[in-house]
Amino acid sequence: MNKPFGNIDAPNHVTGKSIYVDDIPVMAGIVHIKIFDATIAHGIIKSLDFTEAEQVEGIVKIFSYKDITGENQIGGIIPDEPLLAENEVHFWGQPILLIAAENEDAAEEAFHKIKIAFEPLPVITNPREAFAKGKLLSPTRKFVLGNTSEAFMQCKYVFEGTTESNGQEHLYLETQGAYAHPTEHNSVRIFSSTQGPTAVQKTVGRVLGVGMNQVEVDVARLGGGFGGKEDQASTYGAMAALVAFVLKRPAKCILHRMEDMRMTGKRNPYSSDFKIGLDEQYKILAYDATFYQNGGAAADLSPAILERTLFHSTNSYHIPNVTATANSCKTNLPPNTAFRGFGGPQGMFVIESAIDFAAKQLNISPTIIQQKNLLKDGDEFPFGQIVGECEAANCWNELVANNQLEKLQADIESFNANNKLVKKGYSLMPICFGISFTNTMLNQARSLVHIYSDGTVGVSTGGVEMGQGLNAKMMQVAAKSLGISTSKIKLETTNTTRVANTSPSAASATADLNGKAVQDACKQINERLFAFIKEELKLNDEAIAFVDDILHINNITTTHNWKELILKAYLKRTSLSAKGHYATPVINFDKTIEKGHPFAYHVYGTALTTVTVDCLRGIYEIDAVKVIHDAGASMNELVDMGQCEGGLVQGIGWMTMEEVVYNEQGKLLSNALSTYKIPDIYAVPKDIDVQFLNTQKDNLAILKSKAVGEPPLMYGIGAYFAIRNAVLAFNPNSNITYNAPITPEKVLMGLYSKK
Ligand code: MTE
Ligand code: LUZ
Ligand code: MOS
Repeated sequence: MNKPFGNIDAPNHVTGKSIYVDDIPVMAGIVHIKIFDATIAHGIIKSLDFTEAEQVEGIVKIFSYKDITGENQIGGIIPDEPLLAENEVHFWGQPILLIAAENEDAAEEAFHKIKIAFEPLPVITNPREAFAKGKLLSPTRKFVLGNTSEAFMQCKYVFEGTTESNGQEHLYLETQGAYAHPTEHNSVRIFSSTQGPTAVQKTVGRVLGVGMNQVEVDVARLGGGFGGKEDQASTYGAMAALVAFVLKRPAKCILHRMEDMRMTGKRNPYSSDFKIGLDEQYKILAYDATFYQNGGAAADLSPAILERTLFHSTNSYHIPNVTATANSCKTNLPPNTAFRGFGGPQGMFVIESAIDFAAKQLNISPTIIQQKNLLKDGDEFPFGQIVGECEAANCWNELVANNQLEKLQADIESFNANNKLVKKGYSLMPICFGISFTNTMLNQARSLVHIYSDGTVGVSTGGVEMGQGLNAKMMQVAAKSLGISTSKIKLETTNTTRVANTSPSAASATADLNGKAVQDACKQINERLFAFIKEELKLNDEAIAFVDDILHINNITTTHNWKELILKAYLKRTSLSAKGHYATPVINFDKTIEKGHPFAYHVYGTALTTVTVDCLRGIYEIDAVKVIHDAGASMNELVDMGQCEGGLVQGIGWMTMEEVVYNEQGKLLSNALSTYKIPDIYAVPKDIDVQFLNTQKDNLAILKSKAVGEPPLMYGIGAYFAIRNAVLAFNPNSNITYNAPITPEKVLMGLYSKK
């Protein structure tokens, strides 16, 4: 019946039929919004004159913060970010005015007629400098297990170092944007490209000064989010809604690619210190890490991202003594934000660097330290959760066995011995990623399931389809729960009037949370439907169920089918709709002691990356990435494979070629696709081989199919170390530091440097 299928939108995507915000047919009288933004990263607005600009033909109105009908505030976790700057600007690209025009040309012309003068203030772009000056976005956090200062004294080997990991531009294909129109009773409807429809709703309510019930947000799909639209889509939703609300006209705000790159925050760069201590057997006894997160000019999601850095600071390893300290530093960059992995990758890069550094000093392979310290059942994470159903060793061992690691090591050594100007390198990268929002409250979801009288089904959830295949999975869950074919099921848009108080589609938990809410709704409908059927067919204790649209009684097929019985149930006035709810059980976390059981479960995996470096030019190729990934009992292997491959390549991009560059004045230099390079078809590994570790263990994953959205990104960290190892094979005295991304430029410098 249900043939394997991947993303249900795929045929429409490739034939151009899928609708994104800018494709929605607009109402007559549409107003176009262009943002006038700061051309300085920090300063006082000395003067601002837009009278001439307002005279341009086609300009409807130019909005400043004074035109905001509610509160000029969009900060989600901490109220520290205005929608439109008032007297001071804190980052280059900060919105100051909204030009509302009949057409885009008029808006463009008016943009150039606005006169503004700034009094510059000191610009900070470096998180350590911000920390030294006491500029923090949120209080310092510290996770402690055991006692590191005592443990370091017991260590045979102790090593210290620093690392840097840079930001990452989300580069979703669909830029940020929203389309809003006024509705009756002083209300507004917004079509938004957001991962968080409720976040947009709440922000719009606040900015307009109206109740959430006056704000309807609708999301069909996103052309990618990757975390960049978890919080920051609210800005553009609020802008479109404000203009529509005040002018009583439909309004649209869609960012140009360069505006998007300039105005929006990115993955948080981190600067970190580590100290690692090992015993004679290379067991890690103690680990200290201090993280300086570059938060940008406002908190946005950075305090939550900071927390996840701590949760993943020991990656897939058991370390009995840990002190991990994290600071969210306020700088004059656009507020940095969620990006696939949400601080986890940044934390993992530091422990992997520490292990690599220790191995290099000890003149052994880092794989020895990695393997010896892998997590196992019963170990304690630094935040108190006890490891259970651990797959760390299973993934590692299967990968090593499948790929004959020892032979591969020998082959690489002999290749390097025989080639002077081309060197190969490899690395292993284990991962362990916690599934659940670290903020326990957010781990809830709802659904709304309608069965129409012809037997077709409409499913709404609070989850957003952003390319990750959520709708395919929701369709499968509903089909399985009801016992009908997927062809009877349609996934509706995500709409705040159908499903309220949604958590953002994030933390890789969307399918788990919303899928369980769909199961709950289907269960309620089944109860009523089966009661009706028993009465109708005069049954008593028989077990009844639908299988492939056919009614089964005591596991035996009947001549009754779904369509017929649904119509009969409706005619007998049975309710065929239900609202489902789910809240993850068990999880908890107490921030006052930084201990608890925050994650429903963990996802594990290991990647083996091999690379070849051209030692004349510094360029490199990723030869192969072999992965064993813990997908649980994957419910949709096509979708999950797509997530593994896409996440891996996105992680490789972050670690190797994607370089976000701001100058000292806080101006983004890598501001277009000509200066910011993401992996293209030529840069992806020549060979990607992902195998699922097939397990049927009982866990809180939907249908035991583990969350897959973010974890594979962290396999990409392996590429960094593989390339670095190839550089060291050419030049063992290289002074190459732990500073990602490892661009060809850095490789070239590393190849010809001296300690
Ligand atoms: N895959 C695609 N194609 N597009 C995206 O925007 N976002 C990633 C991941 N995979 C994303 C994606 C991120 S950051 C997250 S948190 C998850 O998908 C969110 O979806 P999930 O919770 O259903 O895994
Ligand atoms: N968003 C969030 C996330 O608010 N909390 C999280 O724990 C999280 N984790 C990953 C991605 N987004
Ligand atoms: Mo993903 S960073 O949780 O949107």
